[in-house]
Amino acid sequence: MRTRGYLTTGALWLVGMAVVSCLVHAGQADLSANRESSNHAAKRLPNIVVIMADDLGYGDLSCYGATEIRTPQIDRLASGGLRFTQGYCSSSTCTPTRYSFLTGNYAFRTPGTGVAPPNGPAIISPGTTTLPSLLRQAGYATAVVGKWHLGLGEKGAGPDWNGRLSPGPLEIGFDECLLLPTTNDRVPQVYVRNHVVENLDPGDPLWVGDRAPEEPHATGLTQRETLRMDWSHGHNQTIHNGVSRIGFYTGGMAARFRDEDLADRWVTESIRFMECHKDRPFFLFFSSHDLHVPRLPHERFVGKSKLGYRGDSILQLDWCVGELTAALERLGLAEDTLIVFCSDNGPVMDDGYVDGALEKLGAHRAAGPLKGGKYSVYEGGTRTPFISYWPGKVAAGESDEVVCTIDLPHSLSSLAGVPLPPEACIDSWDVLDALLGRPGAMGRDQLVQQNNNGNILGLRVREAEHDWKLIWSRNKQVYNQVVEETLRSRPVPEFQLFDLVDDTSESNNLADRYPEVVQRLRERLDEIRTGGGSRF
Ligand code: NG6
Ligand code: CA
Repeated sequence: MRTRGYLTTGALWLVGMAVVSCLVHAGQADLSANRESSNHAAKRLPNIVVIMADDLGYGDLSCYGATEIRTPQIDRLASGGLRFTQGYCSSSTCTPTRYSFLTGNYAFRTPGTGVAPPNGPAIISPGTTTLPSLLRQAGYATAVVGKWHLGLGEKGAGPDWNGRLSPGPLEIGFDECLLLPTTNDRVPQVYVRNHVVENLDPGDPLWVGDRAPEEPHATGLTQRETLRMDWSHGHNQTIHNGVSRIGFYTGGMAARFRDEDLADRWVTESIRFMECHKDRPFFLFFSSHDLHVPRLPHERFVGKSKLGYRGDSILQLDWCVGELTAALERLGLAEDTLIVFCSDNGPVMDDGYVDGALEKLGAHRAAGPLKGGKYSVYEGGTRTPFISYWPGKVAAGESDEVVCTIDLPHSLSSLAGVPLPPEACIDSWDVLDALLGRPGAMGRDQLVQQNNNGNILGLRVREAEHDWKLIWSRNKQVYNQVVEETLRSRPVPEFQLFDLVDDTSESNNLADRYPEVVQRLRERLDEIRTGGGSRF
């Protein structure tokens, strides 16, 4: 898939860009230098790169059993690192997973952590202890590049698109950022660099709202015949780049990007950041958007998979991973860098656009053998590809220990030697030994999984003979029982119990057979929900 010619010229250009951009961002570099000079020991700490895929399912990669698509770059991480068979994100949608990944707290504890709207304010308050704030204490340079979707601006106000976008990532521990503010099916299609919209012309202000503006305004409803990718549900408001979105916006024309260029831009920016900080430890959160709708990969990937735009987007994600790892190798940093590859929720086929994902699926099973997908608390919603890779430090192999993205604040701060304040990251476990594949290392023996707003919870509990999973659906509904079908909600009993030891696909509800186990797990779940934290 990767063309070497492109890489060679691309790489040279990227090096040039890196030098220029380090100067451009000298302000940040100065700040970082202060911390660096006061913390020489930090130089021996490894770099950390977390690559979080968007909507990538357990079965979407060839290293996780996919036969209809090849993902050689991610496979290389899996074969040279540790491939987890029970690696999780904490929620089956993006915002709550990302909230938990950064704060180490279960999202269901905090109302307002569901999928964030275009004008949503910052969900994580300034001053909160987060993964990047902990790593900063150890002297790390920290950056997030890619999808944010955790809100920007003050509570009650939201983002000031034409002014200073604060609070945001820089107020919770990141030194720098280049962001897609929410998701690309939500307006606006602009980059946020640090505190401002990049390339915004003050003479053409950006307006974002949830109601159509007064003046005539083309939408996916009024101009449906002009769209180059039709919508199937929602997504019929402002049109940009021939695709209608969620929400309305006007202006900011010079700042708008093309969907097809996101991945390239983020790879370029990430390599610049790594190049600038190659002499000190850095933490990069590479937050991909590739598989999320609208699926519009760069033209060079279109038609390259058998699976339509969704498959082509997987190839683009694989390319991104290859570029980041190649850059680390070129900089001589491969052996000084821990890479964690994960996803923010399970897979979905039709997520609001007519892009052929379902029709072109063939034999591909995006959630592998698991039931459900995005929006679901069945395993397919939160169990995803999860790989740790650190040449010479993480022994190559496979692990069936349970680890979760919510554990990264505790585990990675443990790697960096920074103790957690007692009130911080209250659900984040230190599973560093499991992540590094140390002999005898244990992952979690319990984990809570949640849907978007936390009104459906799953509790996984590993015991000697059993691998219990209790699902509590307060509204007696679940989403997307079979990910290959069109998304819908189905009735279920309030409590379901499965034993994943011999029922990975959660097909045999044992709640009636083991009422005492249901009772015991309900009590455990209540304790976790109402207690002050669940970390070890
Ligand atoms: C839903 C959107 C879906 C996607 C999701 C968030 C509709 C009908 N559906 O509300 O397309 O944007 O939110 O996805 O609007 S996530 O991966 O960021 O959580
Ligand atoms: Ca997602």
